[in-house]
Amino acid sequence: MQTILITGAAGDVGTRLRRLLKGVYPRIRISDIRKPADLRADEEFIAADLADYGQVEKITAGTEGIVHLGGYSVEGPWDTIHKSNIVGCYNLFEAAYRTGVKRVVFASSNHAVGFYPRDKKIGVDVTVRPDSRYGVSKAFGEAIGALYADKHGMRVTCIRIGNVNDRPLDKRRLSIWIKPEDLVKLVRIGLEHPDIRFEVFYGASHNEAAWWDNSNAARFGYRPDGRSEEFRALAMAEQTKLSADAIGDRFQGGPFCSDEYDVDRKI
Ligand code: 15L
Repeated sequence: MQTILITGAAGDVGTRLRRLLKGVYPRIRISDIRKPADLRADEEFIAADLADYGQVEKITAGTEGIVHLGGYSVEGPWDTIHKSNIVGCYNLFEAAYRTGVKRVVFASSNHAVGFYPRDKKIGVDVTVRPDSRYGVSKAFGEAIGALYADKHGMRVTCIRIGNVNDRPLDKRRLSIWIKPEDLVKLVRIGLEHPDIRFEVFYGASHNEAAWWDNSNAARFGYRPDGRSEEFRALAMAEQTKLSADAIGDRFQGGPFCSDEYDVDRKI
């Protein structure tokens, strides 16, 4: 990999990855709809709106691998999710294909499977159970990634990211936390491992309270070193500041599940 593109480079995860990938690949092009506040002189930045196909081709052209973080990263109105994450994700894969990009690492999310209960351990082969329009858009991204892999031979890795942070923020995050350096390991497997065709990994560190079987990532050599248990006391102290959430506390997606939840409504 000589030249890679990182979309969504101005966001929190993008900012961390830019820092951690510096020097790993000879050329890193970064893109976002807005210029990152901390843009460095040695970084090649091209602004692009993912919803505009022409702009997307300009950022993918001349790159060999893409880390696609761009889009709307939480629940939002349909119009926003549709433009940023559905149209935007389609444009990204189509432009990557047309401009000859070999590999895409897609930032999927735990919210593609957020409606699995916390007492069920799931692997990467389960049916998607999105907990939000945002989660649906991530399931769409995984599906379109599979299409470009199977039909066009693109090498695609979807990482169902839990929560990227310096430490797990609360009880739920003890199960889904990923240390930024561990995310870099998964991204590098996606960009470099010779056997990648189409793969789904969970973006999680070594978490004793995990709800996910991440043996597929282990098969590709993933060895996380983040351990959420080391932060249990802190996370549980933070948890006491949150109000109880009868629905959110039952499901893996937490508040994304209870938001707008009205299964018992009278029609
Ligand atoms: C995500 O997918 C979001 O992008 C992030 O902001 C967090 O909400 C995370 O999930 C989470 O589930 O904690």
